[in-house]
Amino acid sequence: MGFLDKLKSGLKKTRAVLTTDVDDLLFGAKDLDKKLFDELEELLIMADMGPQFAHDMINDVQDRLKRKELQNAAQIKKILRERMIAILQQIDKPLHIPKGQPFVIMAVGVNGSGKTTTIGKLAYSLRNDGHEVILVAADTFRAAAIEQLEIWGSRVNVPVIKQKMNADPAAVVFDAVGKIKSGYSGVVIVDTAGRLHTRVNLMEELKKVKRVMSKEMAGAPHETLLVLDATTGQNAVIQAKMFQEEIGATGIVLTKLDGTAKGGVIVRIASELRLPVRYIGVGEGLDDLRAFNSNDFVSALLD
Ligand SMILES: Nc1nc2c(ncn2[C@@H]2O[C@H](COP(=O)(O)OP(=O)(O)O)[C@@H](O)[C@H]2O)c(=O)[nH]1
Ligand SMILES: [Mg+2]
Repeated sequence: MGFLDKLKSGLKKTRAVLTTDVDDLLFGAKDLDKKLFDELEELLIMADMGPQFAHDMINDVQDRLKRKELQNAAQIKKILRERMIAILQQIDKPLHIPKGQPFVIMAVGVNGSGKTTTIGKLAYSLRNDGHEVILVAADTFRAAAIEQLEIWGSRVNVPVIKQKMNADPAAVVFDAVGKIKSGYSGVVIVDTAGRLHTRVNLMEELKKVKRVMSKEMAGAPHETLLVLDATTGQNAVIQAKMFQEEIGATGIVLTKLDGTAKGGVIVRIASELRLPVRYIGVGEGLDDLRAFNSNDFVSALLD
């Protein structure tokens, strides 16, 4: 299977709305009337593109209709594509990781969003690109979290720096950065905790981890990756704003796009957060993390 076909199959639930349902509506439509526009707006909202995008899209279509620029429903699909591309291009800034110098990535996000899995997949893909990789277990809250990272470490054959459960995450990171200073020049990916019911504590803990990193090593973390679960739709946007304000993310990973029809949430993330989406998760396997590319993404959803 080619790359685009794999992406299509990963995005199939959102695709079912944006291609199957939208095409049925548009190509079956006899009249360009209010009923058609209402149904289209509903489909866009179902895909979680957000009321704003849906509203703007419908307005645009109606304006063009008034100006007699629109002859048939099929042209509406082209407008949808153009509007999606225009928004998603703004957040299409792949993460460039240099070789031969340390590069620290800190992954943050709520429990269950897919941090540890993403780290495993990312480590695998970076190793395939010839990077050296070390993982750091700074989610010390549960023993299972450390074990999970170790399982990924052995699966993709990269070392994991860890301490005991309940160790101070900042101390784990301090130890890790110490190792980096003594001559390591690869990628370091730090896994962190995400328990949200102690929100203030969590944010303080993450800030401390970040502070320790940057104090011990200028420029670190080089990337603070916010991991968001696409299946949570609008909630992902709310969480993202919170992490953004408190921790200051520099990039996003949108996970579980394979499990949701709400993949359009990426449009909301783009317009409301304006943070680059670096990677997307389209499954639980090693190969299921993709660098985000706006053109491929829109093609996989609409073609
Ligand atoms: N289908 C699917 N499942 C995912 C994806 N990313 C993570 N998961 C699953 O989501 C669950 C939580 O992931 P985990 O990495 O433990 O989240 P964490 O608590 O943020 O570290 C696990 O069962 C993962 O296998 C993805 O892209 N697609
Ligand atoms: Mg985890």
